[in-house]
Amino acid sequence: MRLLDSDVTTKEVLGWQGLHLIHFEGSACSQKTRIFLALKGIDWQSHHLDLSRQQNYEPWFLGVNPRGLVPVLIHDGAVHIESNDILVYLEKKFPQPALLPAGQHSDILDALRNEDDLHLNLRALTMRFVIPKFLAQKKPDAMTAYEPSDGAVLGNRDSRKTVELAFWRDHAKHGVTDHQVRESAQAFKQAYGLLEQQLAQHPYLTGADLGVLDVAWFIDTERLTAAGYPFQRLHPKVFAWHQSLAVRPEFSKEVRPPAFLRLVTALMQTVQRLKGTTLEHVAEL
Ligand SMILES: N[C@@H](CCC(=O)N[C@@H](CS)C(=O)NCC(=O)O)C(=O)O
Repeated sequence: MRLLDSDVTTKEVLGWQGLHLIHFEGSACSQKTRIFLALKGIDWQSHHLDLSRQQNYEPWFLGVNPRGLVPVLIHDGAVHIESNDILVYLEKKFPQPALLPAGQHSDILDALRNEDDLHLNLRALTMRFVIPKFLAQKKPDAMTAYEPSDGAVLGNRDSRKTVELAFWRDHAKHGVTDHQVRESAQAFKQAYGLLEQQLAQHPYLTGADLGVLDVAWFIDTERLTAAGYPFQRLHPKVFAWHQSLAVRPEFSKEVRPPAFLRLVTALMQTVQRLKGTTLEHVAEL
């Protein structure tokens, strides 16, 4: 989605020439965009925004994306938000190598929407099984800055902020509940059931060749693997497809968590195994 110039109150970015990405190392949607740029061989300028320090709620960034979410692409002063929309935009501007087959445009856009619809489910499972609450929790003063900000998206008051605030308030109150875990995991189980059928027909989710759907779903699969989702048992073709992509440098380079987080996740999951509260257990997968 390209924002209107009037939505953007941090006016300096409207003067940025070339291709700029505002992103966070560990953000799934940022990783998706970086992989796509790498596969296209496009040069871009990096602007790192630290979500762990809640820089996304600072006025400078809310003036770029009123939703307070990364990634944001700025191309010759035009501001684009929403990772899947960014991929589709990049495909249009940089058609080679082709990653979105022309003949399947509308099916692929639908499939990308389905993937994006599960983003809060992915976040819930991440916040329960990959990143412990003490690391992910928002500082109350950061939330206080975010809440009254009234930036417009396409000229209108944006309802996305309400969804974001509700997620993080619930998270602060009680973390991610067992109910959320079950719902989220079952939603993914259903989605991956369909992907498994597609991979029985062709080697990639986009068809005969690697494409945009592979990039989008790779990120979910990588994160869910880290959360302990049993791909090998439930969706063996998805498991093999993910493994074959994970060794490609364009993919592997973008998704490796820092050593500190890997250690913390491992410790947290060891405790969960001892208590019988792993993803497999809680979601009854
Ligand atoms: N639908 C959006 C989702 C963007 C999103 O939720 N980004 C996350 C990182 S993956 C974020 O910025 N979270 C803000 C936070 O953690 O407060 C997209 O695909 O770009």
